[in-house]
Amino acid sequence: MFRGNGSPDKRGSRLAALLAAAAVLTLTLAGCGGSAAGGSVSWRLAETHPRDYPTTQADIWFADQLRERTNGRIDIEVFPDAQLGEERDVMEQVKLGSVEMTRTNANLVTEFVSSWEAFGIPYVFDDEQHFWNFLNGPGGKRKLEELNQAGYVGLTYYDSGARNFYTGSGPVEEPSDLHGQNIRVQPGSLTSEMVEAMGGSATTMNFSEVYSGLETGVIDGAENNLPSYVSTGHYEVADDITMDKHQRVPEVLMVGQQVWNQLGQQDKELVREVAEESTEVQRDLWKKEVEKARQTLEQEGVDIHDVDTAKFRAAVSGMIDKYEGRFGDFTSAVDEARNTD
Ligand code: GTR
Repeated sequence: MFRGNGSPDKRGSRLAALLAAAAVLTLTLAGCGGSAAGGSVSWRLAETHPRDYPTTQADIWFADQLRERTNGRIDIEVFPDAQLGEERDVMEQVKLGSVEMTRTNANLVTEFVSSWEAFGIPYVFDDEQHFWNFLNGPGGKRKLEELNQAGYVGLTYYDSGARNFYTGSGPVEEPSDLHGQNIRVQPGSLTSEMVEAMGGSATTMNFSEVYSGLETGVIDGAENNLPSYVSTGHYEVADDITMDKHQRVPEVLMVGQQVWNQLGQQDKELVREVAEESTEVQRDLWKKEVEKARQTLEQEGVDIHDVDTAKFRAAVSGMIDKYEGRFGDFTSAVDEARNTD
């Protein structure tokens, strides 16, 4: 029997087998990271907070829903506890496409999209209602679109309440109490300028380093919302918190643009829709977590100082005017959101 390179028939079937193998390979590659329209998607979502924190719970809800609604075709794995890196570094990776998604705080975005500094303007939102009117309205939508300039696609916002100062060396009842205090601020934000305008000094530090910074006295205080103050255990080493509510900075769920562009149109719509639904889940969890955090702090004997915020606002009025002028479109949208119900 002839055993050379095979008969023309055999060569034909080998060619068919090779083509089939190539097709399988293409589909498999598409599954690693992005997808052709309707192909499988396997993404990682980086989250700083622990598993039981409201943002992480909402990330997980989002991922579970997508998995369920696509029979596992869209498979997003959530990595809590900054397992994929510090928030700022993750932003870099999402831009490059080496991590597909993240939930980050708007203050961390400023380094990549400078117009996002606007979210850090102190006292720019009057209260929770005003904040959500803005985020759900045209102003909030425009901010998400601005992320495209830097290689991101913004999907939705999550609540992060109001940020407040906390210290370990006596309470801050008014801005002058910040004199001589070294306060940790998030990388890249307007917060350092705010702290300095109030009379303190500011040190930029990654979130995960704050506990030891407070414990060792490298910093005297920091600032955050109540759930973060509790989940990080910072109250153990800085047990006075001042409810000055200087900023309301949203959390944002985002995808790298290169990865996003590999999704088919229907998948893009589905991912957006589920992300928007996850906001409702997160807001609900958030409200409960704020209550729970207050109770924990009261039980632990932490002093919660409900202060007159007007004094804090007055100390940064120059800064507010400067940035409201610089970000005029943002400011007009914020004003409009004040007048909608
Ligand atoms: C939290 C926010 C985190 C992180 C942190 C910080 O409120 O949810 O993503 O930005 O603040 O202060 O670094």
